[in-house]
Amino acid sequence: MTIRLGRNLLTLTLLAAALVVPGTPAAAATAVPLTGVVPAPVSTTPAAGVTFTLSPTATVYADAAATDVAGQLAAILRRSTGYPLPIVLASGTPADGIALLLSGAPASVGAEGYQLDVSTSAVTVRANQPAGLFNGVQTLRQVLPPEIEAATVQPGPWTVAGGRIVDYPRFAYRGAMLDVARHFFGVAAVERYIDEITLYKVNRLHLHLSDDQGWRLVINSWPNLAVYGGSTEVGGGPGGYLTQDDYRQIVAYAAARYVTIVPEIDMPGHTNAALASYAELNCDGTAPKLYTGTRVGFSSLCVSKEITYTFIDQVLGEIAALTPGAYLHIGGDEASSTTAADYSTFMTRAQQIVAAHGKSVTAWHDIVNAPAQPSTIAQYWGTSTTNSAVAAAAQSGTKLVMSPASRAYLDMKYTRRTRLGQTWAGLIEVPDAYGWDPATFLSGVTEASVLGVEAPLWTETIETSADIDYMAFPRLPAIAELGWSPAASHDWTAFSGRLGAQGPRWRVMGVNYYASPQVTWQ
Ligand code: NGO
Repeated sequence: MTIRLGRNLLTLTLLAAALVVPGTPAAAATAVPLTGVVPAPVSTTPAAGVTFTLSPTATVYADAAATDVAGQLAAILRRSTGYPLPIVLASGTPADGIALLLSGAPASVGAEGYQLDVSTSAVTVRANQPAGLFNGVQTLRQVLPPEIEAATVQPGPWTVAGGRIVDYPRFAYRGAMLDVARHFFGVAAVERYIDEITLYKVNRLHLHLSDDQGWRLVINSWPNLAVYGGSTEVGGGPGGYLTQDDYRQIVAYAAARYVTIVPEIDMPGHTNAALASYAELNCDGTAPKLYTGTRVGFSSLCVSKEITYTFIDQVLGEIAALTPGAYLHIGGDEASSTTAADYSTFMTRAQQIVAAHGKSVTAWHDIVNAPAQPSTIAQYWGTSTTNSAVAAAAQSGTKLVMSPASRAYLDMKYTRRTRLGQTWAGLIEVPDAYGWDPATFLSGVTEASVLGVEAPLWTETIETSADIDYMAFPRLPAIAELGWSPAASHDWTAFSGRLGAQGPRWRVMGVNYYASPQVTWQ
């Protein structure tokens, strides 16, 4: 039995389809093999000779709890196909069209996995949770022709190769980080990045919201932080900041795509913008000037002053109230102008403050030099495969997110000739970004201690969304595959073939990627 959604929704749908402006005709779309997906699925079983073709009168069937995901899929498909693709509530397995169902998926795919079945007559995505359907939809986009991503109507045909994919993630934490402090990026740029990372099933976006060069989120109890501390950036540009409504909008946009925002306020170092905004936060009571250079390690909150803890309590309290995710990131890196004893004192209190606001702590791995609370996650950003302090912390129960700078830092140059980026952690070509295992990278650390991976993008040299794209693509999909795909599927030759097939998609979408000569691009 099927139930039509309200007449208004259907009318709107048809209207939207009628308004689509035909673009320049592209070459006829071609069938894509089911085996080309990034990140590699757990299992793919092609059905020889079976092809599904989306018809102009097709319906998108969805369980009641899946209509949001169905709406997202239909919005993408309507733009490029020009088909109305009405969304219809379905309570059973439909015989035609596309169906997103919260029943019939194997229990083994968990909360984020899915099963995709493609027959001659229907495409069916089944999952246990809407997040799994969302991930299944990302796979479906990749097995449709690249022109499906176009913003204007294309000729098709809209074919999908037959078969079955059963898929679920290796790691729970699959992250990207965007530094909006060194150069400011606003709501539109952050939402664009969320759209890009979710194509590859990334489920965490860590926002680096404060640093020496800028404070990027309004804190009502300390208003100068954003207004003054956010008024510049690296190189002396105008900077900027997110209002709390902007931040709420980003959180909601991310949540609708099953991405959790992890907000970071870096402390006690990397705090010049805060120290410049409020003289009383400085041990000597004098506010330093705003800073627009790229040195690190020179600033510190005043560990001995009680106002420091009032400050972080109020800042983290406001952010905790705005953030549904369980974790607040408190930085803790490169506190080179704080003594070791002060660092321990400060990080101990900061962790207690986060806990008092009902959240858990994430911090850069430097936090293993202070007593870490049992729930604290340490984010490894070293370049070495040995770090005895981190290994010891892991052995006593600290969980790790792996972001080794020599592999996962998207701000490192690809080659000496890369216009953007830095080199302090080395050059990172695509095989370097792909060629490691998060579970075995650090000696003395086992898979049980590793929650997953994160690809940080620091923005000292990054100023536009085109710059973000260029550094993230294709390395972000490489890190995303390390986070999602089974270790046994790890193979550079196979990966580079699948990655090369993403090129036409990025061209259609306007993603400014680095066409690495190490990859054979289609
Ligand atoms: C380091 C430093 C950041 C820089 C980044 C540049 C960490 C955790 N602290 O990573 O302040 O922006 O390198 O690559």
